[in-house]
Amino acid sequence: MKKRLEQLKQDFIDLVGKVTDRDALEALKSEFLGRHGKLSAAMKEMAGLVESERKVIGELANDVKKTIEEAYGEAVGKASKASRASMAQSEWIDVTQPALGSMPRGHLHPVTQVREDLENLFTSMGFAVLDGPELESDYYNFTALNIPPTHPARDIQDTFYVAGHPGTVMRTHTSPVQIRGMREFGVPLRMIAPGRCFRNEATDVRHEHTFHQIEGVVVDRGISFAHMKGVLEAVAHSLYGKDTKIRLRPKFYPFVEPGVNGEVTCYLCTGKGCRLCKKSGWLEIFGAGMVHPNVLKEGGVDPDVYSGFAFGFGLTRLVMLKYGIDDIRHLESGDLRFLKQF
Ligand code: FA5
Repeated sequence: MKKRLEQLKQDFIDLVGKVTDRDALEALKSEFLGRHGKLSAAMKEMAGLVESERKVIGELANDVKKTIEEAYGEAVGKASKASRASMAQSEWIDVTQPALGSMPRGHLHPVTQVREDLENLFTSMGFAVLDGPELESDYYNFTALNIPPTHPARDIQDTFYVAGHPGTVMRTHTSPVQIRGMREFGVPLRMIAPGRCFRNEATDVRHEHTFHQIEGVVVDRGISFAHMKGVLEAVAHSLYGKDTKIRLRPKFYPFVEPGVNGEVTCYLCTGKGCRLCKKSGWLEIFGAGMVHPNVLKEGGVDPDVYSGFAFGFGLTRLVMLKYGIDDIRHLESGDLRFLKQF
């Protein structure tokens, strides 16, 4: 019996050294230690032994079992390591490999391209680029901009009010960032704020419910209308060339005084009149004016000491003019046939 058990142990050790596959190892283990395995079969014969022999053989059987389990554990460890090494050989990837030629490469949206060009221009003139929330308070969007709750100017911008959140709107313009900028950074201040705006429009070729503006504000001692004109001329030249002229005509905006409607000479016909400018020779591209004293006060700035100007470009409009896009609705459509052209 003793010999038989020793032989069993030796047989397992001999066999386990030849097997490298996990499943085969598992099968070998159960052939020796399973319920109907070789060790079990040997143990059944213990019943016929006398008490003293049974004790010795029992201890030996436990020792055989332990040795087999240890040898099995070791073999499994070796097999896993080998299989990981072979996986690393056969399944490695080169993370530095460039994408395959067939992968289409995207590009920036035309609005983003023009926005980045303007950001570069303004930062070169010392402007900071600020951001503001698209979900805005009624206070920042209107009241702080000299448009109190009952003011008829609120009707000009058809507003999305947010259900269940009184006093919260989808911002109708980027002008709220004027106040946020003044409050956060104080004066002197030179900032722009590009971003999305939302209006409850009956959409058509020139009006979208979602569009982009670029706001600009300069506040310091002694800032005049002439400074404003100089900056806006620089922007017009950068957009449409050095020969472009600007024309400022009075327009009411509650947050500026005086306020102007800004036009540039049509770059297509250089002011002679064409289809693009509707024969007028001028293209309307921004609103602007001297910051109203009430707005300065809301921004925490003393209007007796400081003055400033502000402007708001319809960025989406600039993009349409630049690329000759005849329907604004293409820009937010997500239609790749359209977007791939830029
Ligand atoms: C404003 O929004 C003012 N906040 C601009 C401003 C800023 C004036 C600072 C003075 C000082 P207005 O509503 O005119 O103004 O909009 C400015 C530009 O945004 C328009 O000229 C137009 O180009 C663009 N815009 C307005 N509504 C839409 C719309 N629904 N779809 C596309 N573009 C629009």
